[in-house]
Amino acid sequence: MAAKPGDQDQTGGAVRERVDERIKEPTLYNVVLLNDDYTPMQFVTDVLESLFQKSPSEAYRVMMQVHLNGRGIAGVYPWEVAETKVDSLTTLAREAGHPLQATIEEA
Ligand code: TYC
Repeated sequence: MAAKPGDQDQTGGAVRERVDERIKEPTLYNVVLLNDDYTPMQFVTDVLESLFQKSPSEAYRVMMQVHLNGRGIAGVYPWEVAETKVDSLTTLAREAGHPLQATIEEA
C-alpha cells in the first residue's frame, strides 16, 4: 500500500530533516622536521619562513631545536595541507642539493 502524507512522520507530508549543527574539528597533523649533518642552518630557517610562515626569530628557534634535539615541529595542519608542505619542502631541498627531511604525525 502506498504511503499517504502523514502516515508515518506526522509532518503532513512535509520533508523534515534534522541538521546536525555540531562542529567536527578536522584531525590535525604535525609536520616534523628532522635533523641531518649537511643541510645549512640558513636553508632551514629560510624554509621555515617561506613555507611555514614563521617569523625570523621563530624560524631560528625551531631550526636550533631540530639541530640540537634531532626533531622539531615546523607546523600543524589538516592532512592534505601537511602532505603538500612536506612535498614542497622536499622539492626545495632536493633542488638545492640538501638532504633535509620531514615527516607527518598525528598532533
Ligand atoms: N644540523 C644542520 C647543520 O649543522 C642544521 C640543520 C638544522 C639541518 C635543522 C636540518 O632540520 C634541520 N648544518
